[in-house]
Amino acid sequence: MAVALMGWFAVVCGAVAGVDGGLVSGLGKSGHFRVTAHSQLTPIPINQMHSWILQVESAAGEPISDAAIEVDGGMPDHDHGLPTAPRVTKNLNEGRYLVEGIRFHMNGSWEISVTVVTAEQRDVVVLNLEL
Ligand SMILES: [Cu+2]
Repeated sequence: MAVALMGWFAVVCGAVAGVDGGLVSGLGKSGHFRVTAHSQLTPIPINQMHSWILQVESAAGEPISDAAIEVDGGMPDHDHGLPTAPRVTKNLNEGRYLVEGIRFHMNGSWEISVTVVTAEQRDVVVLNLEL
């Protein structure tokens, strides 16, 4: 497992140099930050715990490495939240953050909101995910 995770890091780290599609990407409501999510597992399985790497950039594309990040979400159509409480467990530098504890328990339309706070700015990026 540890070896597999390390391998995934290596792939993602190589892939995110420059603009990369990732799983899903979005610009914050205030226009300050862009977040691109990369999933450890693709396609995303139902009911399986896994990790994401969030790549956080300024609107101009500069990596944001000193942010506090909170992840929340749910299914607006079903009026419920996430079945778990994912959190950032590691700052991987160069604007990349490891989020552990993500699990989706059903297919459908999910919304993941990523709150990005730096010393100067705060923004909420909503990522829409169809599973
Ligand atoms: Cu639901």
